[in-house]
Amino acid sequence: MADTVCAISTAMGESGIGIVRLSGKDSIAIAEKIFVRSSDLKEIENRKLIYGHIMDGSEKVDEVLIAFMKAPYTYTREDMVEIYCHGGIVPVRRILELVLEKGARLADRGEFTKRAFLNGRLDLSQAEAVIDLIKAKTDESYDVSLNQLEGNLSKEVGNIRDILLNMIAHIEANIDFSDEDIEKMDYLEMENQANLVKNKIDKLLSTADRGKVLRDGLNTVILGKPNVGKSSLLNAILRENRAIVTDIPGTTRDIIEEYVNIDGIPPLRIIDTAGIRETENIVEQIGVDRARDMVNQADLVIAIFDASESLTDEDFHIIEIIKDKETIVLLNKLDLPNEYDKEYLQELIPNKEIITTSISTGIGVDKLENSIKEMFYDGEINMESDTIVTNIRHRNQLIKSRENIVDAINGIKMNVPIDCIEVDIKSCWDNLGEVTGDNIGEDILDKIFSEFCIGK
Ligand SMILES: Nc1nc2c(ncn2[C@@H]2O[C@H](COP(=O)(O)OP(=O)(O)OP(=O)(O)O)[C@@H](O)[C@H]2O)c(=O)[nH]1
Ligand SMILES: [Mg+2]
Repeated sequence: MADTVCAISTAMGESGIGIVRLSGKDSIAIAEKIFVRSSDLKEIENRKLIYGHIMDGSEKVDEVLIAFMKAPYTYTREDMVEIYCHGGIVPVRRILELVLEKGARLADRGEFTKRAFLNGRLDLSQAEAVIDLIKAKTDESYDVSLNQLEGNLSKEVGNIRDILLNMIAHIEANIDFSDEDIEKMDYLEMENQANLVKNKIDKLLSTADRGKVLRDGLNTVILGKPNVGKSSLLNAILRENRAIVTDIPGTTRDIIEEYVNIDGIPPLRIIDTAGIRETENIVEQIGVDRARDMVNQADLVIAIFDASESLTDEDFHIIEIIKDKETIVLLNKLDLPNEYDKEYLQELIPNKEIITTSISTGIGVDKLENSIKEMFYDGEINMESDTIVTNIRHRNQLIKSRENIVDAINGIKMNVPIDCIEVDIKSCWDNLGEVTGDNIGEDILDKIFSEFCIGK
């Protein structure tokens, strides 16, 4: 990498310290131009914190600690410098401006980690784990990212690729000595190996749905006609008064989104919506339309019905919307005199779980939380030992490689010429390789690293 990049690596705002970071062959030279140490020592001590001042000519800019880190034992495998200055927007910005003036270039998003990848310190799935670590919203999603950063997914994918490579080597040998008998023997063995690969890919893929939930949270939408208690439920789950609750139907006009952790399970991304009803009010109508859109993208819908009023057209409309969605149904306001009961509602929606609640008095919310836990986390994820696929890109590569190996298995069964089978096996090997970043295109790399924050 020819140029030297720099960035502010800490979050902007008031804080105890801020860190400006440099990476590249001129990092140390650039930093030396603006740093004056307090002691008389002249030579640079590698990986030690040195006390001194950042100077703009003869003017003191800040009192800092600085660390010079020489390649290759650094995050990027290049020469790096970290300047620990006072937090706050002004000091970090002034130091950054100085560093830029002395010849560094502002780093792109994720460029430090990209360099770490390009210099071979991390493979791509590990680099992606760094983004996930930073963005993790619960201990569990953090643990899974850490597991991936340590290379467990890479190892698993590497194992599968080794089997494929072995198969390819065998086939190459066979093409040179094509004796019928040898080939038949090999077809059987080949089929076993291909099945082994398929099973391993399936095992990884089976973790992907839950992995996505771990990473992004479980998309949960609260749905119901106006005034049934949707916002009350959001507040009850959050245990704070986040949404406005009134007895006026149509209180919530737009969607409200929050993250919440229930007992340390992966985050619920919970969305309170405008009540579903036909309305003349254009603002409210947009809110209702958005609610319908949110349902389409939801992993889970919580549909609320009001037991104290008879069912309306809106309720039947909601029953229609949730028909094919993963849904937990709440029958609310049980503290009031009931118009109908759970049995009646259950007949209308025979295959959905119904929980009776009185949200405003706090009854039934714990049952809902337990039900969510059971639904999605019934002990199937073992965080410590299992490699979990959390990333959509990895999942897509696994799906592609699964198709390749299935094609190969079918080919083997039909005794198609071995070089045709080899093509599928090679594609499988290539597609898996993209998980860890072998032969990956520059455009995909740019897209991945653009998800990072500046300075990482
Ligand atoms: N009696 C009784 N009242 C409730 C219950 N749950 C909610 N409410 C009341 O119902 C009214 C409406 O509650 P909200 O939570 O604002 O209802 P919403 O579904 O968000 O309403 P919109 O935003 O207008 O669609 C409020 O006055 C709540 O206090 C309950 O279990 N029992
Ligand atoms: Mg509301």
